[in-house]
Amino acid sequence: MTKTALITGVTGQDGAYLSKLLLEKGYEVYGLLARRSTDTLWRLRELGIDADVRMIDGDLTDLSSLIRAMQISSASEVYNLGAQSFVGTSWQQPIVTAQIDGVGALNVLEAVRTVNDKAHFYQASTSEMFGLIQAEKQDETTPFYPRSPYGVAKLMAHWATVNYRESFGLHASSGILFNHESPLRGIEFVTRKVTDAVARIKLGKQKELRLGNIDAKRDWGFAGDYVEAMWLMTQQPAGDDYVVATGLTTTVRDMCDIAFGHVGLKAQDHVVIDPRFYRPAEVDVLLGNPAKAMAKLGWKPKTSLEQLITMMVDADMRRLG
Ligand code: GDR
Repeated sequence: MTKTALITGVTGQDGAYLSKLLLEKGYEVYGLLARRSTDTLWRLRELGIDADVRMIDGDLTDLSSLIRAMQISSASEVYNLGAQSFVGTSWQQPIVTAQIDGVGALNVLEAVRTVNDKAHFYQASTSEMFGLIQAEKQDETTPFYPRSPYGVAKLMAHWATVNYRESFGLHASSGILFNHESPLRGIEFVTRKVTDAVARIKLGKQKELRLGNIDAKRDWGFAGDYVEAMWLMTQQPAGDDYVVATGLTTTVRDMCDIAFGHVGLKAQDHVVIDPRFYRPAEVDVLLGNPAKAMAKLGWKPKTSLEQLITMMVDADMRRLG
């Protein structure tokens, strides 16, 4: 029998890669589509799957639309990837962020529980939940201390997932994913902001790149690798929580050096520090320990930061060139 999945956030970076993976595995893929006036389907188009994902109009803040989406799709797997996912914006729009990222996840859990409590549920949790907590490497036992309205909202969604597993026996998993990037990353996130600027500077369309805190350290992986971990979680006998990371951390500064170096430029000749891009509270270091995901899911990251960043620069050179 064909398996059926429902993905919220289907037009985002992870939604696009996960759709492709599931389509390749023979799934029928439904996506929850919040109608916007701007073009949101470009990622699915770039992967050549925009005609293959069946869209259902709906919104994470509207429980009735989620119940309808569960009924229309008859989904046996539900991936909640929809979010206001830019940490920086969450200080300007804390309430909307809480409604979409926190209450929105609870709405999806309620829709699953109401329509089909046998469906397997995946929640897109995040290393931003660790925030201020420094550990040698952050894992599933590390305490949480979020540093942004985004992190606070995501923590609610994470605990709601754990709670629905324990209260109602739902097959619910929380993937605590560290930063994951790709050529399909939105331009507001730092890796893509850098690779897009590197391509523009190389092509003579731009002179400088303005950044905030370049001493921040992140554990960056490839989104294409990380969606495999999501799928593996929903295939297990029971739901659980897993850290998904590379186990390596790099400063924004060193990531810039890789990007500029790839086209024969020097980052220090073009990067300008602009306090406008500093955040009211920063997460200084993220470094994850994916040992549990490796042991239990048989997952491992396949793409190095160098491969990832050069892939992104090459894609932006092609787009602009
Ligand atoms: P992050 O990603 O907040 O870690 O969350 P982002 O790429 O936005 O920032 C990473 C680090 O770079 C520093 N930085 C800048 N960031 C941006 N966006 N723009 C700048 O100009 C800039 N200069 C320095 C930031 O301060 C930060 O320290 C991402 C999102 O995808 C979340 O949704 C997800 O949950 C986490 O990753 C895991």
